[in-house]
Amino acid sequence: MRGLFNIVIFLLLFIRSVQVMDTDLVDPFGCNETLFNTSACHQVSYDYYCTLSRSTQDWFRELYNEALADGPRTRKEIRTLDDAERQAYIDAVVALKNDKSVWPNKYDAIAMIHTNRTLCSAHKGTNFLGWHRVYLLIFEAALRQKNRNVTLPYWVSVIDNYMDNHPIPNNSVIFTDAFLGNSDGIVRTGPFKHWKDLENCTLQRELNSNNSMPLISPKIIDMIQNNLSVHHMKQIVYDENDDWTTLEGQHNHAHDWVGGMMHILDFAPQDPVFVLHHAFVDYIWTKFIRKQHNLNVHEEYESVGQDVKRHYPNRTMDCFYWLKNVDGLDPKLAANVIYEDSPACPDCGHSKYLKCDATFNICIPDDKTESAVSNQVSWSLRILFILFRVMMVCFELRECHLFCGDCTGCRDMSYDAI
Ligand SMILES: [Cu+2]
Repeated sequence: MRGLFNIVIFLLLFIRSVQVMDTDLVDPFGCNETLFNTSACHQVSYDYYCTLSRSTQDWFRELYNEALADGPRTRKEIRTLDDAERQAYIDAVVALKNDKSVWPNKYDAIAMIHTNRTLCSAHKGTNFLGWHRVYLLIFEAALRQKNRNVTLPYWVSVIDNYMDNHPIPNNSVIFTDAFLGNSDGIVRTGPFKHWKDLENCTLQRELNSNNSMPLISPKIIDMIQNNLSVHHMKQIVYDENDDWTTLEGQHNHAHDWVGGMMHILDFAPQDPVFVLHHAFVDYIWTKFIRKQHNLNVHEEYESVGQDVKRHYPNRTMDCFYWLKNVDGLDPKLAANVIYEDSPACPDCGHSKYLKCDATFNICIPDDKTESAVSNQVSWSLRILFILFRVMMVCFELRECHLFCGDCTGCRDMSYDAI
């Protein structure tokens, strides 16, 4: 039986070494991106800004006009799409990356909107929601040029809070090959593997690397959607004293939780999870607007922000030269976008990746180790943890000699020591 114990230790060490290699964040292909430091926002010009050429901005305008002229389309939680719908969406995203008819390619051209000084006016203030709504409309219109049946899904990251995070942290099915690929280091599996940006930076994630990042809070999202005293946009976009309670502050958590490129403003749209995350932010805002209507609250654009001049209603939206910040509130932007409600019990959107927890009446994502998605390392670890559990029971039964030959020192052996 000592042999069995040795085999377990060997397997554990082997898997641990594989994990260490896999989570290495060093980009073997090199990465020379220069990043804009948003703390310098107050030092740079307040003039209209966009890194992209006028012809690319004109293309954005065409996409925007197409989005507004487009018919009703339904955005659904990504785990409720059936396999064919999800694959069609993924294929359309990949097609944008491969389409070089716009420099450097259609995906990156749109991602590059969210870089440099544009970041100053798109965040930390009133313009945050409207500017990102325009971004999503443009992205979705480009997708629908690839496939008319595709709409932008959203990712309800709130429910990932309830996932069982053991034995491997963060087993969200979102980060499997069937969805967005792996979450630990360089993205080397799934449909976006080894994606690179213009500067040769490879797509990277570091999901909840130190296990301390909070994900979007269900409580705060519930407050934004349902608390009747929270009914002005300025209450949910920016609060220099308490960013925790704002939608923008909460949205930052999901960026940090995914980590890697999502964690850095200039890089974030390089990860396809960016648009899924922002579609969820837009979904929450849509719910908030519905609450305002029910309360007969007429929203006036009121500038708040860290760098408030950039959030003035009549300032031109960076990269969207045909729009003013105030236009982000125009109901016509959302007129034909229908959000299917986020998955709820008992059927959880009929998703095979979600299950209803009857005790809390909430849909919980399947741990990917329990889903049909193949993941050899996860399966190996499951088997090892089952072995550990058997060992634990045996120790408790004082049967440790089964594993270590004799009982000397068995009592002192803890999982930490192993
Ligand atoms: Cu942003």
